[in-house]
This record gives sequence, C-alpha cells and structure tokens, in this order.
Amino acid sequence: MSRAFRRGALVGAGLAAALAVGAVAVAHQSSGGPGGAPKLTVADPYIPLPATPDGMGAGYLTVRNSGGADTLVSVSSPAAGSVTMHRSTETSMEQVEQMPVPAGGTLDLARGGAHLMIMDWAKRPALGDELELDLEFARAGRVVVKVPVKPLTYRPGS
Ligand SMILES: [Cu+2]
Repeated sequence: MSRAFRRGALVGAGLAAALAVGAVAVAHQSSGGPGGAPKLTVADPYIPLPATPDGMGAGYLTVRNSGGADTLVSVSSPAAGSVTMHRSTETSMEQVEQMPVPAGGTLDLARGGAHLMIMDWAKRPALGDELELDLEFARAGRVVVKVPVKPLTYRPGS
C-alpha cells in the first residue's frame, strides 16, 4: 500500500463521519421530534356564507406544523355562540373533542373531511366579513385567526 493511498483512505473516512453527523442534525431540526415545541401556522382559512341567514356555518383551514406534535383541543369565536369540531364519516358527521396536529405535518379542515361547525351567530355573516376564530392548542396555546366569509361555492385556490 502506498503512502498516498493510505492518506486518501483516512481523509475519506473522516469526510463520511462528518456527513453522517450533518445528516442527523438536519433531520432533528426539520421534524422537531414528537417532544419538540410545536411551530404552527394557519393557512387558507375561510367560512362559506351560510345557506340560510341564521343557519349553521362551517369553517375550513389548514394548520401546518414544522415542530413537535400538538392537539387542537377547542375552538371559539366572538362572532358565534358555538364552534365545534366535526369529522365526516361515510354517511354523516360526528363531533370530536380534539384533533391531532402531527409533528412535521398538517391538520386539514376541508370540504368532505374534518371541519368546524359554527352556530348562534352574534350577527348575520355577510360576504367580505372577517370573523375571528380562536384556536386553542394543548401545547402551543391560543392561535387567533381572522377568517374571511366567502361565497357558498368557494374553494381555496379558485
Ligand atoms: Cu359538521
């Protein structure tokens, strides 16, 4: 074995070790791990105009989490007497007490899936209104979202 070859092999081994350490650090940072602090942002919130003026409304939004796991435990609004969390089943829907927000994942509230049910409006919602929803998370605490009232047929991105 020549000296030059041996030195090359040693340098190579050192580089591989440095790369492995770097990969671990990056993976840790991106997921935060299940025990890490949640980092939540809310995207595309909207409330379709209720079909009848005093009628039940729905709320949709996406919670993005770039940190550790969290749980949505309640939702309230100064604009309504009652906000509950629902999930859709094959034939109907049912109320749930909490919704998980996975580590490094999203909680999607969307048509045909999980959603918020809003009742007892303080004032009849109108197109263009912005209503406040207060999302209470087990770990991140309260996140206040301003939610626009959209046409009944609205879909995000349309
Ligand atoms: Cu519902």
